[in-house]
Amino acid sequence: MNVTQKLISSHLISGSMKPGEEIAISIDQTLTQDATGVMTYLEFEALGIPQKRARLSVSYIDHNMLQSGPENAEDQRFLQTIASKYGVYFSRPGNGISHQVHLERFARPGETLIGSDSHTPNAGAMGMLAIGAGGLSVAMAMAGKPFYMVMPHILRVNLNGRLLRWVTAKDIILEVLRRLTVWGGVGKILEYGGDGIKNLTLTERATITNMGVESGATTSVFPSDEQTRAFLKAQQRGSDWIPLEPDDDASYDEEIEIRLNKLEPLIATPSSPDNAIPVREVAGTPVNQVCIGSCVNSSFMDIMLVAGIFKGKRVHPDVAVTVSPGSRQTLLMISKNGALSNLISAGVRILECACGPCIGMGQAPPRGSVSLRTFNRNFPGRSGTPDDRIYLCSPVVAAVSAITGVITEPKEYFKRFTAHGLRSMVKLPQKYIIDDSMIIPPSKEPEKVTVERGPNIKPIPKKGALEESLRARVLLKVGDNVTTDDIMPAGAKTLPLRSNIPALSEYVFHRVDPTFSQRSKTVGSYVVMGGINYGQGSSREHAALAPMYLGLKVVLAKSFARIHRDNLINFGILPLIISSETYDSIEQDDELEFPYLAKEVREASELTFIGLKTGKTHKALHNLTEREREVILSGGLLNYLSGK
Ligand code: MIC
Ligand code: SF4
Repeated sequence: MNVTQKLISSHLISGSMKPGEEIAISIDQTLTQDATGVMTYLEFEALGIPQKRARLSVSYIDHNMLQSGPENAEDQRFLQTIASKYGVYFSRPGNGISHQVHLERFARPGETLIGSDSHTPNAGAMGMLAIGAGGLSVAMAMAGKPFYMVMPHILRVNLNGRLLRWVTAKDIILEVLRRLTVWGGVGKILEYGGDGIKNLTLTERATITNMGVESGATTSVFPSDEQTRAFLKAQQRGSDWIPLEPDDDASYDEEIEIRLNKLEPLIATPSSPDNAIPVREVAGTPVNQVCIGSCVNSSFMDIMLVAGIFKGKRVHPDVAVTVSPGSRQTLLMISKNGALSNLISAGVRILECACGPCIGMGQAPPRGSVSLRTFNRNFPGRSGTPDDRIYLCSPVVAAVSAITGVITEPKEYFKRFTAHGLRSMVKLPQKYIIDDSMIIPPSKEPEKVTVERGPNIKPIPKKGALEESLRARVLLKVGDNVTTDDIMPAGAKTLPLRSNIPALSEYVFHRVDPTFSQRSKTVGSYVVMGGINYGQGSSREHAALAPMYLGLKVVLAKSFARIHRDNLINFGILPLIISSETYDSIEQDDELEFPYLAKEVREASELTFIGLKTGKTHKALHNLTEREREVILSGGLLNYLSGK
């Protein structure tokens, strides 16, 4: 078996490991973050279970860190008290980004993890099966229920050879994305191997598994080996280590190879993470802003690399530079070893250990300017600036460009200035500073804990059972690769409303069509039509819940992103697959009729609907498993469970 098969088979509850078949796996660990967490814990509460049943559950605060009104602080109080009551560890604001802290303190080889954040596969670096999911799926896993998924294809990515000095793990994942595109990983798990992996440290591997999400992959996984052991030992968790390698005769559904010594620094141009090209092709472009951090590139190694490059230098006067360390552990380490003072002396703005600019919580760049970021997503408008021009690159490219003021190829830079050995410039510690005082264990007397709920927390809206027949308007027709940032924008204005769906729903599709929410109120039931990879990006179930609250019944698309499709089903919205011809023949504002909606979901795999303007009959596929059909017919997972 390969590593993925070993992880799945040791957790398999039902189904068989044949690609395309639905399987259920048991879950050892769960994580949530605050922007998806409030809904997740409300959903968990609705399941009526006295304590969490997963082996370990952790609630992080890292997204919603700006308090421009009382909402965020009140939501955080809710999250802290409900964690204490139900047996969940609580990582306080300031302790760091969920994925980075989880890797440092909790991830364990051989285990499974479900997180209510799409970048949960960050922990795949640890030799664990770590999957992002909607909050309701995470609530179920906390309750000890299995996680359902279609058995993915396993794509082995062979990394052979050694990286050149100025090339980093970020360039490896940008190369993977260049080849796979933002939908080439859908239905797949990327398993890394080859002789090049032994030289990649654990956090470099996490950069790769983290951003593998951008290919649409279910997750990515590395074996657990000496690098894993060394990291765990330095985190004083040596006893959590187990070896986990593929068998010699392991087979894979597909294989690709990347020759590491042939790689050069890459950069993803606006506005998609798969737009990766060599840095040299855009070298010389003036830069206004450089943001270093986010869960993909904020480890101790990343920040030390950057601090080394800034040592004795100044940021360019035309560039605003921010650094957000991924965890308090990293911040403590760099404050003790002096690296922090290199950054401060260079003129870098130090932000707190949180998602920050990555989710539009501050640092929206000026219109028409170029912002260079070490992040994983540059979806249009995500930074908070309309028509933004965000480029994604490695911390090395970001740091040298911050100094020169233009996009800079590191090879050229290091020729002109110093000739540091880059990766070898960073000495990884034998022992990280361990201080878990910002991780609060759950109460030993849960019955005495009162959950504190602010007035911003509104009940979760519910849908009725699936209609026998439906008449609905195509309220919006969009193209390929529509993201959940398009459907339900995040950022400083909307994140405080994540626990208040009626208020949040005012912003559905706001960047695509500011009249959307208003128009939805005039039609009752509506349909949205999309192209390929509809709903790529985040795990936010709000991108299903809020449109559902406004009357969304069906999404017609050429294909769906995995997590968003699951979220639609969890909230009773029917995801239907249409052909390109059908897509082309239906326009926005057309009225559609589904005469046998529930009957066809119950009994068939094809659905019939009629375009009332043309009188034409169309067909769509639903691809629902037996369990998913039941959920849709009940009007969503919560209804389905309460009816059982
Ligand atoms: C993101 O990177 O898009 C987020 C914000 O972390 C989301 C979660 C959310 O919307 O709260 C994700 O990746 O799932
Ligand atoms: Fe936070 Fe950005 Fe990572 Fe999402 S991608 S978890 S917003 S740092």
